[in-house]
Amino acid sequence: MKKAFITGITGQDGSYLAEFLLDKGYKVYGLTRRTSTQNFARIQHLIHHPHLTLVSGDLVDQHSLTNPIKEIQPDEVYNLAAQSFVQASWSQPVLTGDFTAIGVTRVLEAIRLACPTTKFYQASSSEMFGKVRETPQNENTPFYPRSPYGVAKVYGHWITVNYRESYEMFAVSGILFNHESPRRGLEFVTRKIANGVARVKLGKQKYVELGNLESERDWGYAKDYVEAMWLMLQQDKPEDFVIGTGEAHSVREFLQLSCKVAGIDNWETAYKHNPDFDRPAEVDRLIADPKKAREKLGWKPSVSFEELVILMVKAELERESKTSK
Ligand code: NAP
Ligand code: G4F
Repeated sequence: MKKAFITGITGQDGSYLAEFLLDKGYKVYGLTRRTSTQNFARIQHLIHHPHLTLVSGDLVDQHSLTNPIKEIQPDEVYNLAAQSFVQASWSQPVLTGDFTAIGVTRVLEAIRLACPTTKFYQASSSEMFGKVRETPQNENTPFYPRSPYGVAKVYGHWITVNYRESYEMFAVSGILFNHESPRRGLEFVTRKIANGVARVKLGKQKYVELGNLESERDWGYAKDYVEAMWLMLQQDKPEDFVIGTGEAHSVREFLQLSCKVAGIDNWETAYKHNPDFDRPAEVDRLIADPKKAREKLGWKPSVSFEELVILMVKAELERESKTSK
């Protein structure tokens, strides 16, 4: 039975990856942080799975990474844990650097010292392209990050490449473009819009407050993206891959289509601009060139932009119609 160790298992991607690997017959170990109240909502349905074990630890605590990796001797380690919200990285830049950048080195050091044959996946991000140097972006596009989060992810990317080259470790970086789902955090724009328009439709709030509607993202469905992570670790050679749909849409389009799906005739009545959600430096347009992933991994997205909006808004209408507040 193969063993996988996932940091960030309580997050959107961690929960889908755990499901995916359990279905494949893996024994899954998930790193969780100690919190005063449990935040296992996304993995609640998996908690009693006989092949899932939760391990307490933190990306800022070296021993809590090295000890379980030494004991478990995992075949694969997926480092998904991070301070992942771009906006928060301006108010907490040092914490973001510690978790999202140096945290990667801590996981790599744990592997190097305790289980060097493990295959390692690093959750890199299209935010590293930031103020883009070329369009669309591929594995060779230079980075120009635009936030402390983006800068931290560039560090995480290069330290992964460096450990691969220095120690001949099987360490890969998946440069993933935005991927969403009903399990997305409420602070991210897609879930915020889907949830907001559902609440407007149900008369629970008047409008959704948003920042910049003009920025464009290459949005895909999170379930598709965790398969790409796994595929990268099944290759003979460790290589980095860009994962995205190859299509960009604006926040405005996401909002307009969400309103249509929710049955709101005039989208402008359901929205208000709030400058608090504008960013000090914006990433205007991201669009992936996923050719390498298609050719070498045989990976392609299964859910279109329209299907993603429909599934997210329907999930929120259902969720919100169950409560009165
Ligand atoms: P997410 O929902 O925000 O989940 C982040 C996870 O990291 C949570 O489980 C969180 O635990 C954990 N975590 C945060 N700080 C930690 C620490 N100090 N020690 C241990 N665990 C910690 O993020 P996601 O959307 O699933 O994304 C997964 C990864 O992919 C992240 O690294 C993100 O930066 C990257 N990424 C995401 C996207 C995307 O579009 N979703 C695109 C590219 C890259 P708690 O539950 O305890 O907070
Ligand atoms: O949904 P967002 O917060 O995602 P962002 O900044 O693109 O980052 C996400 O994707 C990255 C991959 O490229 C990941 F690495 C990262 O961890 C995260 O998952 O914002 C998307 C866009 C931005 O241009 C933002 O300015 O939406 C715009 N936006 C407009 N109004 C808003 C809002 N974003 C948020 N979160 N909230 C708003 O009210």
